[in-house]
Amino acid sequence: MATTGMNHMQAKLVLLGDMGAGKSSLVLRFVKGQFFDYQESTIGAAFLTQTLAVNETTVKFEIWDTAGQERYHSLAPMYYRGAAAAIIVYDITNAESFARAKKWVQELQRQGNANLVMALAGNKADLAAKRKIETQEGQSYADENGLFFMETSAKTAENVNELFYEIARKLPKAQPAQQNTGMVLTDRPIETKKSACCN
Ligand SMILES: Nc1nc2c(ncn2[C@@H]2O[C@H](COP(=O)(O)OP(=O)(O)OP(=O)(O)O)[C@@H](O)[C@H]2O)c(=O)[nH]1
Ligand SMILES: [Mg+2]
Repeated sequence: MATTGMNHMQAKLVLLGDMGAGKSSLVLRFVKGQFFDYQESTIGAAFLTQTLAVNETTVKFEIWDTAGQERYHSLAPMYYRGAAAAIIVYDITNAESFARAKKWVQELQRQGNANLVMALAGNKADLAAKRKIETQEGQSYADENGLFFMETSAKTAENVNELFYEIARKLPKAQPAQQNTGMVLTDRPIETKKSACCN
């Protein structure tokens, strides 16, 4: 593949949703290709990065995986502030988690930026036998609120890469990463201290 004309961008992405919905599991599947049946509940938040190539652009996702436990709710603005994208996750077998997802959407609509790319993920799609929220219910809510919607499974990997690729495709094109030339540029003139020594 030719590297000429390749653009690089970075995008802060935040995951929000009820505890146990599968936020960490989705991130772990996407970043490391792993899944754990006994994934530990997140404390505070976790930070991971992953880079995707979409057409002529590489997108480096800077991912904040937040803790769903209610006692961490007040920390959330630190993580969604300045975010380019948000994934709101619920568990299709848990109606309460769907209600919680709607609350997050409302909070982001009130406080988030207007250009935020928002995705709704109905996770644990592999547990269809225990399903409480029909696909159409998630899809309709997403359509009404201008989010895009996918049912995912961190366990089987269904739609996990697709979710992040779709976000990458939807990001506005005007967020070039800072070119890292290895040079440090400064506004200040280089100090030319006259040394008293050595003449
Ligand atoms: N069957 C199934 N289980 C899943 C899936 N995703 C996550 N789990 C399980 O659900 C439990 C909770 O997953 P986590 O990824 O820790 O959920 P979380 O949203 O990060 O939870 P908090 O960190 O507490 O907010 C774990 O036992 C996972 O193994 C999935 O797609 N299918
Ligand atoms: Mg977690």
